[in-house]
Amino acid sequence: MSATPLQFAEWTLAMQSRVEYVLTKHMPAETEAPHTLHRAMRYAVLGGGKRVRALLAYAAGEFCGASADDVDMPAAAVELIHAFSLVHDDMPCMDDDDLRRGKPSTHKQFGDATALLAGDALQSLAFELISGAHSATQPSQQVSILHCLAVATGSRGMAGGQSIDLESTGIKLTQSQLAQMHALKTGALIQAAAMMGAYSADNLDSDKMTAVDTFSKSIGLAFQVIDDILDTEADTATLGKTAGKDAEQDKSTYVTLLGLDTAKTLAKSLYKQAIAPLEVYGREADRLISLANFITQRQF
Ligand code: GRG
Repeated sequence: MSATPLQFAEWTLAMQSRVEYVLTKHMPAETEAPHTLHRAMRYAVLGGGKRVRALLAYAAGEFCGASADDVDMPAAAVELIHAFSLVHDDMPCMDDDDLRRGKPSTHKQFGDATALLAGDALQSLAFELISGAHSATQPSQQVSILHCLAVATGSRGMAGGQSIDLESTGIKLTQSQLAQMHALKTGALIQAAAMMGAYSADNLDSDKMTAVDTFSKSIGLAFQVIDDILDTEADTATLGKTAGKDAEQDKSTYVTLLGLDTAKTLAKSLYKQAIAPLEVYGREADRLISLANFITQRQF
């Protein structure tokens, strides 16, 4: 169990390598036809990203009693969905960004049509991995995991949040409207990542499940508040994506709404809200709490 920052750093590196290995192994090879599509899919997914959603799945799984083997497919699947959303988000018809994870966005590298298809195929692959022969969990757990990921990805989750975001450009949202939009656009997938980890455990304890649910809701929102702060404070080289994009596109953010200092205070209070239901579990919850720290103190 994680206790010191060094142990957490080691665990983080181990889990990031682990999910990278699972993704590398289970994604179609570039040598498999259609070559361009498979190259674009691998380009969008491999060798980049903090893998926060996979880390949440592994940490929540461990907290609830699942092994890392049990969580491998859900962890890989949530990263595939996340990568798919980034591919589509970067396209000219959405946020229109040329840079992602420090390299040209997928549509800049492969063209719009291939990027669109790569995103679609990554989404399908996520569900294929969870429901396929390599899944380590029982069919009833797989159904819970599939349902959780499907809802978080669709119009009642990420796609819905993105739609609200598109409609809100140039409009000043209230704090509660902003929170509602981000709960869907960013929060739903972060929450699903943690819940899929929980559902990977046999005989899931319902109090632990509730604790993970409450934790992940608050940490999902905290993630977005920090994202808004970094968009203002960090530079493009550090972020690996274009900084200052929100202001350029006249978007409501926590920084434009509250100012930098209040946005930082809000992130701290969401962190406290997130870890509150875990504190009763003592050392058992160390990893999730360290991860909440990692998310709220990240620099990119
Ligand atoms: C059609 C279902 C469907 C989805 C497409 C484009 C879109 C709809 C949704 C966009 C969702 C989106 C891109 C939200 C932003 C989330 C966010 C803050 C991304 C950055 O996440 P990090 O920092 O990135 O975890 P890394 O690169 O570290 O993985």
